[in-house]
Amino acid sequence: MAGNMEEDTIPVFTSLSDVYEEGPQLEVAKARYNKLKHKFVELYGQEPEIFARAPGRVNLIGEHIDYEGYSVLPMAIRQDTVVAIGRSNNMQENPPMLHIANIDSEEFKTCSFQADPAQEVNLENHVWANYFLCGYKGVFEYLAHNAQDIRPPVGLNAVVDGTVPIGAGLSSSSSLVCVSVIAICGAFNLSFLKQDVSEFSCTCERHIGTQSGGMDQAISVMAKRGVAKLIDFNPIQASDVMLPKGGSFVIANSLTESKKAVTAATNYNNRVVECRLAAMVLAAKLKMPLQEATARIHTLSDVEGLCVAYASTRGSSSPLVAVEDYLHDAPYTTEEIEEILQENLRTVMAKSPSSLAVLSAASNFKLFQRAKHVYSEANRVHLFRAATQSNQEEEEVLQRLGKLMNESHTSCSILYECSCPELENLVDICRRNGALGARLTGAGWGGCVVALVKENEVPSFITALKEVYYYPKVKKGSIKIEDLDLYVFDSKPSGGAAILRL
Ligand code: NG1
Ligand code: MG
Repeated sequence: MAGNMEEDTIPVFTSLSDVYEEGPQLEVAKARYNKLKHKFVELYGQEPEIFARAPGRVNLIGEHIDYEGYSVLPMAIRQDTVVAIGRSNNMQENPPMLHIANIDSEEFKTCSFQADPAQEVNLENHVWANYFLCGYKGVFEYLAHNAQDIRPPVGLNAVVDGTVPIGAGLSSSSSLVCVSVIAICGAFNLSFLKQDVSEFSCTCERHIGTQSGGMDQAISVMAKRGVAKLIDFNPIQASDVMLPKGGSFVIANSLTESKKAVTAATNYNNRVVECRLAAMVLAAKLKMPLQEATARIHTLSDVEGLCVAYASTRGSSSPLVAVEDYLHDAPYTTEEIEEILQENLRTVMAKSPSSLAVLSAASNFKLFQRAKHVYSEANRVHLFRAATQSNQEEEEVLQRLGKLMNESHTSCSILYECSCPELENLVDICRRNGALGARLTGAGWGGCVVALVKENEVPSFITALKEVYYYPKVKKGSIKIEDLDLYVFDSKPSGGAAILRL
């Protein structure tokens, strides 16, 4: 990694033009930040000390593998979450409080919490500002980990404005967690490395109850304008990926919201647990002592070493071979897995309440399918990266990328079962209207698709999508025609999170 400290810490800018492109985008940003400032003064009777912003992202390939330890390939989008923040000068307020307001105060009511990082996030009553609280806890957990603290507790006032579509697989949640972390750091004059912020923003978002992987926080913090990023984990690292100029990524919202925080036990966390079960069963089959398998194997990437050893008998070190050899197609029951591992699953997962919730909600587990998805998707990420680096004709590279995206979607849909009818329909429409490839992006079960389209065909492609997918909904009255550009748009890689002292 480049060891340039300046580049490695969260940047502090003094002008909006350092972040937003000159032209209409910059004008919109000026109006937006002004509005935030006015709202802040109106609510709190003081001016914000600083602003912070963190972008959403679109994942180009590598779905549901970050939490298994495998590299992913996202890019940041221009839509972001902005926070105006200041330490409270209201000395009367006792105990000190965190007040979190939103520009859209109808949809997102102001929330107040005590300025106490030890408080639990109340999962029973899920409020939007819980993501801010996650960030707040994260900063203090990181400080405590480094034997620092901020005493006495200080109240904070904040106003939030987000343009990342909610529940759309574009990571509105992580952009809110990351921007909260960075705003709080800015308000307390703390300067942290991007890598550390990526790491602890991921850990602290887990207070929401999802066992999230780290891709979203890493790209939001480490993104660079003009390039996508290959993100590696353990430790988190991001390297530039130059995309072919002749292609563009179009994002289209299926308009079904994926409520990940609410459906975790049957969707997202369920898959995390299924992967862990698959990894432990594979480890057992590959002759790892059972106690070691249940204690030490957490992800499918933990099993790779064993697969390499197995290669001597099988001629291939690909974990996909081990999956084919050792896991069966039919879903596993709890009893069968316990029989293989010689251990009660609730004991194995005893330390993780969200995993226990999964065990209570499910009675069988598709280990073969989930493992096959993860290992094959991890390969596709590397093939995608390699294609962007090859010296083939651009046309061929684009075809190759599109094909890999299509394969990724099929795997998500059939093996990982994280699609839904609306996403299937939209992917199909994209392909029929000239996309080189199209796939669901983000966690799935709703949200957006991303399509690779030839640059010069983008306008006609977007027009076609509007006609086929969106106008019928306008006619039915379920969406408004003036909102269509929020639902379908093309996207260039944007820059990462920053503090703004304006
Ligand atoms: P979404 O639901 O799109 O924000 C989630 C996870 C990622 C990753 C993807 C699937 C969080 C914060 N993000 O993204 O880490 O696992 O799903 O690839 O949980
Ligand atoms: Mg999210």
